[in-house]
This record gives sequence, structure tokens and C-alpha cells, in this order.
Amino acid sequence: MVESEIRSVFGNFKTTGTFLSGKPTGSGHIHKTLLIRTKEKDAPDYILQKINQNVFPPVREMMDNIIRVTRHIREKRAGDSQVSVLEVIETHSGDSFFTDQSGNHWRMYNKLEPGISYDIVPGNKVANEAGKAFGQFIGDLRDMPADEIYPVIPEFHSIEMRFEKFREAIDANAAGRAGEVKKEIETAHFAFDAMLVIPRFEREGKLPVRVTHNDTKLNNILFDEKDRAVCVIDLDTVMPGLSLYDFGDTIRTAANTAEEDEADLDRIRFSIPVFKAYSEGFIEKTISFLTRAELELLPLSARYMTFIMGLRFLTDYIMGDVYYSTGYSDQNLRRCRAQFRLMQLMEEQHDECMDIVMQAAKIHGK
Ligand code: ADP
Ligand code: GN1
Ligand code: MG
Repeated sequence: MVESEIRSVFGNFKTTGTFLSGKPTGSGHIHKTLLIRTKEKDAPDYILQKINQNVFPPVREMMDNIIRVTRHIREKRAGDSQVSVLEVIETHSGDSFFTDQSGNHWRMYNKLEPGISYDIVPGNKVANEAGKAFGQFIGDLRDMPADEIYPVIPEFHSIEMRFEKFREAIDANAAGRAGEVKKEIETAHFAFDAMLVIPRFEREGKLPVRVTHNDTKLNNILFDEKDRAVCVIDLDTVMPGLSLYDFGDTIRTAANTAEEDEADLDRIRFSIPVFKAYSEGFIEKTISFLTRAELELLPLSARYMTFIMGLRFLTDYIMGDVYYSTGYSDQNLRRCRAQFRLMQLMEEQHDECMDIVMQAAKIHGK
């Protein structure tokens, strides 16, 4: 996209400062994210995003959710000087997003400074801060009635729905790739049953449905120069969900010593110190309301989320890369293989993880 077009989209929002440049930023897989720099030294910079409408068709409902959630957290965190909250910048007509002539939807946020995000954990402090931040997030939204939040992607983390889509993709074989990935298909079938504990417990009413983030990748937290977690971002998927999803997805990303698409599977390790640091932070902030079943399923949740992402990457590869942004032709397959490898390592270390969780719960009073 050329800069003159970006400048013209930027012109539709109520901003301070004049447009200097607009460049792609971040490593998210869903939206096109641009960092907008302004000319004046005292004017803020902005984050402009072209919303992926294929993934988020109910754009208005999604933006309404974000406004509700940010307002709620801002009220809760008033006076907490470490915390920043995303601010949706209005258009000149007072709307939360702008629609261009081709029907693309755009939204803008204040750029948080310095706004450091990590794809790979640089140390245990970041892991502990991340645990506190996502734990606090669920805690802050505890009193928000789940029916005030629109389910923008229904059944987002349902393993049964994801498995069904995976089987449909194999049957359709739209990109002619199913034959290449027999081994991964077999791994998926083999791993599936163990995951069903979580939906079963949910159906039995043992796992409370809360308002959760649902996309708690490590890079969806912004840190400051001292590695303090300052802001939880990427609020598009905030919906009714399980605390397990939020715990598990950060472990999937933070406790992996390698990139999400690492091709050399020997470089993938499951870091117990990171698991411990994250768990301690998360449990500190949630122990007062987590149920026993939630606590006991935390170690499995990491495997559940790693499996679900591996399965989704594999499904997307089989379908011909229609959902996630990819930078090269077999990136989704590499992502899948890396997730499946990590899932196996997590299984081997399950008992150690359980001890860590129980120890952290004891320290914080359960
Ligand atoms: P996606 O859904 O595609 O992951 P995100 O909203 O997570 O989109 O944004 C992608 C990346 O852009 C983030 O990981 C972060 O690096 C950067 N980013 C997003 N919003 C902000 C913000 N308000 N301030 C600073 N950086 C941001
Ligand atoms: C996507 O938006 P981003 O890059 O933070 C995806 C998540 C996956 C993740 C895998 C809406 O997250 O569910 O866990 O990629 N978001 C959506 O890296 O599908
Ligand atoms: Mg993101």
C-alpha cells in the first residue's frame, strides 16, 4: 500500500499532529498494522490497522466490545501508574472505525511508548510480568456480565469445532496438499482424545465461563524499557471463554525457546523456568477466584492451546493458506510441526508443571 493512501486514511481520524510516515509494524498474523509517525515532536504517534474482515466479519460488534472492555479496565485501573489502556481514536464523524471506498474497515489506536513486544521471551521477568498482566486482565473483567460481550468468533477455542473443520479440510483437499501431510494428520488424530477433558469439564459446569482475552500470545502485551508489562493489546477476541485458554496460549508462545515457525525441531524446548515464572504471576492475580478444577487443568491447558494452534495451522495449510498471513509457502506447515513438537515436550513435563502450579497456589494461599 502506498503512503499517500495511508495518509488519506489517517486523515479521517481525530488526531493531533500531521502525518509524517506510515510503515508496517509488528508480527501479528491477522490485521495489516501500520505505525504512523507524526511530524511534530510533541504530537503522539498512532497505530492504524486495516481490519481483517475475513476473520472478523462483525466489525461493529467487535469495536463495541473493545470500547466496553477498555472503558471497564480504565475505570478499574484508575490510579495504577504502571498500566496503560488502549484508546480507540474516533473518526471525524465520531465512529470507532472508518470504511474506505473499497469497503475496507480501518481503526486507530494511540501508539503506546515505548511499546515493546516480544515474540520470544527474553527472560523470566518478562514471563512473570506477562502472567500478572493476563491474570489481572481476567480479574478486572470478572464483574463484566458475559452477555454484554458479543461472541465475535463463536466457538473460537472449541477443540471439537476445530477438529471438525480440520476433517472437512482434508475431505475437500482444496489445495491438493493433504497427501503431503499424512504424518501431521496422524499426530492430530492421536492427540485429539486427551484434549476432550477440557470441554467435558466445561459441560459438567466445573469450569466457569468468564470474559477472557482468548489471544494471549506473548506479543499481545506491550512492555516498557524495564520489562514491566504495561498494556494488554489485541482485544479483538475478548469474549466469553475459559481462564485455561488465556493461561495456555501464553505458555505456548512464551515457554517455547524458539520461533513459532521454527523449522529445526531440535531447537524447540519447553522452558520450565518460564513456565514457573509465568504461572507464579498468573496465579498470584487469579488465585482468589480460580476454582480447583481450573487450577488443576492449567498444565493441560498449555498442551490444549498448543494442539489447537497446531491443528489450525495444519488446517490452513491444507486449505491453501486462506486464514493466516504467511511470509513463505510452507510457513503454516512449519508452524504446525513446531506446535506439535512443543505439545509432545509439554506432555513429557506435565507432572513437573503440576508441582509448580500447586506450589504457586500454596504460596498465594490455596
Ligand atoms: P494482530 O491481530 O494482527 O496480531 P495486533 O493488534 O496484535 O494485531 O498488532 C500487531 C502488533 O502491532 C503488536 O504485536 C504490537 O507489536 C504492535 N501494536 C499494536 N497495537 C499497538 C499499540 N497501541 N502501541 C504500540 N504497538 C502496538
Ligand atoms: C492469531 O492476531 P494474532 O497474530 O495475535 C490468531 C490466534 C492464534 C495466533 C497464532 C483472531 O493471533 O488465535 O493463536 O494467530 N488470531 C485469530 O499465532 O485467529
Ligand atoms: Mg496480535
